[in-house]
Amino acid sequence: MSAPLHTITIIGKNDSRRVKLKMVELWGTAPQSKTIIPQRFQNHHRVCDRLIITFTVEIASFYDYNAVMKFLDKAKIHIKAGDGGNGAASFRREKYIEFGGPNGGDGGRGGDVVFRAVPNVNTLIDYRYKTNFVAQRGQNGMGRMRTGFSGETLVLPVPTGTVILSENEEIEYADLNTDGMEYRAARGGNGGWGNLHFKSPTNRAPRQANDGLPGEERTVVLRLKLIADIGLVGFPNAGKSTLLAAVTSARPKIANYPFTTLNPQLGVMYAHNREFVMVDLPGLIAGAHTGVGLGDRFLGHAERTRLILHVIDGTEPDWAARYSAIRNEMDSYGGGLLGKPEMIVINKIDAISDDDLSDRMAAFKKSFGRRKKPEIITISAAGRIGIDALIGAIEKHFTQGESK
Ligand SMILES: Nc1nc2c(ncn2[C@@H]2O[C@H](COP(=O)(O)OP(=O)(O)OP(=O)(O)O)[C@@H](O)[C@H]2O)c(=O)[nH]1
Ligand SMILES: [Mg+2]
Repeated sequence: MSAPLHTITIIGKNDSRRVKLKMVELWGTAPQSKTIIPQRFQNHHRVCDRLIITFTVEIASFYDYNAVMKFLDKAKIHIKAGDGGNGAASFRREKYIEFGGPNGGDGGRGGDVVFRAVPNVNTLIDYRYKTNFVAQRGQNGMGRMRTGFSGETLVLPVPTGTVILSENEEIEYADLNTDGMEYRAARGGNGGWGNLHFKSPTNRAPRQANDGLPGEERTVVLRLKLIADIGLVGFPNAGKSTLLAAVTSARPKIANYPFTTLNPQLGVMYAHNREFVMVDLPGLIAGAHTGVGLGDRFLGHAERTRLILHVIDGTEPDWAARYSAIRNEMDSYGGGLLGKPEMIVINKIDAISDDDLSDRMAAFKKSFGRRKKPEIITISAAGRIGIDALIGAIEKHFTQGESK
């Protein structure tokens, strides 16, 4: 695949920093500067005294960066709760009433910022373009003892499964893993006291009133970890998407080249009235944890699964090497992935001879030595061989696990 070209229009000076900023605006992030090659500055013209420059930017990699970014599973945003309204300093003024006394009301509380988990959304795309959120300010207090209105709570919807982290991603504030769950991420400031509050026997006409307190402010990172029961991992082209299509009604893109799947794909598998959500993850290759291929950024979506299906292309001669290469990547990623229950699925058995199958299987089993072997199931996802047995084994795995 040749590197995709993107045309970017910027207004103003011609320099690569601007190209980068524009990319951040368009895609939420910019690839490393090496990969941006502002090709010759194509044309420019003036509109209302502004110089409009069009660049063609080559994203020097083999996948379509834009397509990858359409599914957004991480966003950094800045939130600010509303400030409290100021207290009022005012005095009762009426005909025939002298020295009416203080009557300034308190300011209203500022609005909070709350994240709420909502179903039926599986990307954080809404937070790509808008990254700054401010809740309403409390109203100022008023004369005649009127308190200001409180600011409205700002509710930010996020997909169920979103984790809210500190800016450096080291502290986990909340894990919104069930529909409707909420997390109050910033509290509105209290309203200031009006001068009515400061009345005392020694000071019967206070002119003092407090300002409202500022609302809390912070930068948070939102990270989506899809919630699925079963995760499909393996090399590109192993047939993960074909398997997803064989056992669920999902229709992922299937093709005979690596990195066909650019984003996690979800499907629902039925087994005797039970439902299992399955997630097909983009393929991994050796070195994925260093960013090779699509990298391991999607492995986070396997963290919450309860069973990993490790799909191996049976037409490859050395299954053990393939298996351990992927296991190494899972190990480097961490997140408890290696400790998860797992099943090995040898795919494409329609394309190998029986002799090869048994030889390779024997060698593969031997490679485990004395270590406990996970269950190994042979299938042909495209030829629909062994699919029922696989579904049966998955169901058994879950029912056994639950009855223990
Ligand atoms: N012969 C045979 N070919 C298969 C089988 N399953 C998948 N394929 C072929 O293998 C190729 C890759 O299949 P995909 O399902 O796209 O593979 P994938 O693991 O999702 O690959 P990535 O999305 O790139 O990670 C396609 O050409 C499929 O038709 C099978 O059981 N037998
Ligand atoms: Mg795929």
